[in-house]
Amino acid sequence: MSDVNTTLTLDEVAELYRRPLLDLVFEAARIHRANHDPRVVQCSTLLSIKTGACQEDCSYCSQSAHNNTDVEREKLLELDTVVDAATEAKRGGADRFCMGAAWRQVKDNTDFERVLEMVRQVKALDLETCATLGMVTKEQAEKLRDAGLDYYNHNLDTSPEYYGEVITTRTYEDRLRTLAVVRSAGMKVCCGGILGMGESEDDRIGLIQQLAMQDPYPESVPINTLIPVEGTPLADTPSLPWTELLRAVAVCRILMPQSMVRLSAGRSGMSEESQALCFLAGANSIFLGDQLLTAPNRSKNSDVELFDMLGLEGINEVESTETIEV
Ligand code: SAM
Ligand code: DTB
Ligand code: SF4
Repeated sequence: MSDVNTTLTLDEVAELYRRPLLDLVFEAARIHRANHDPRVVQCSTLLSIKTGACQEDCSYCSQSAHNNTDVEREKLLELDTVVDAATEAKRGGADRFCMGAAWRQVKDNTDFERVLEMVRQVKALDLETCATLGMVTKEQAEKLRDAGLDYYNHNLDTSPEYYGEVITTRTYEDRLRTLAVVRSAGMKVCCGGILGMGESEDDRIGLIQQLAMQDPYPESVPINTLIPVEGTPLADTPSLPWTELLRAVAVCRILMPQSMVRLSAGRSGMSEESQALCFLAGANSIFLGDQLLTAPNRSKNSDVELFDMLGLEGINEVESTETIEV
């Protein structure tokens, strides 16, 4: 039976979100430990397979053609480049490889055929596969599934009320439609948002309500903190207090007990102490590797040290003498 509360109200989410912080963290940690091994953190590595010149006007994004940033545009990468990067990601300790394209939507052309082949070959490396390519049709989602795509990432980004302040070229309903298409094709859903875009606490609560009311709720929930990018409208947004991220992680864990809650973009700007509290409160996934899509990530080496310090597992580096079966 589904454990989704499809009548979850904003007041119910707000009641959790506004609890005394340590009571909230304690409850989230209890639920986390009842549903997951608290020492294991799943690691995904990202690669931007097509960069920049995106038609959408997402005001946080370095890759939007509407923003004037330093990001170098790059056409769809060659197959071998992607397979090499995935091989390297596996050696580096990731178990999932996520390919991101700065597309508004997938088009049925030779580029899409190449992406399907990327999925097949990355899957053959015995990695979990994830892609984020913008909006997809039912037929495209089915082709991705048949190629071996395990997860499709498509974020709601923020609350329905704040969404129009951030993006105007695509609606919340467009996003929900793509999520429904991905789900009905039988792929797992990776769906989350960004905090720290100048939204209110009510907007953060509204985003979590939207995520938790999906039936079934997403298997992966990436919680990004805005990486302010020069040349985007959000470049000067004041940074988010660490307690807000911690509250959001804890409430996601309580309302989506089985999901992997990913501490996603923005970890480089976080202290190790607040990351540790997020892991305690139920975050159990990260992006591993020195690079996100266009922005730098926390370095791989510092994450290895952090995991050692906290007694966490999940960075499964392949010894250089071992070969990866293809
Ligand atoms: N174009 C596709 C799309 O938007 O669905 C896929 C790539 S897009 C870069 C993937 C996600 O990265 C966005 O939905 C957003 O949540 C996150 N993201 C992009 N730029 C970010 C930034 N500067 N800070 C934090 N998260 C960001
Ligand atoms: C997600 O929620 N975060 C990732 C992934 N899904 C594709 C992307 C983060 C992007 C951070 C900014 C950049 O590297 O350009
Ligand atoms: Fe394009 Fe995705 Fe960036 Fe929006 S977030 S501008 S859709 S690449």
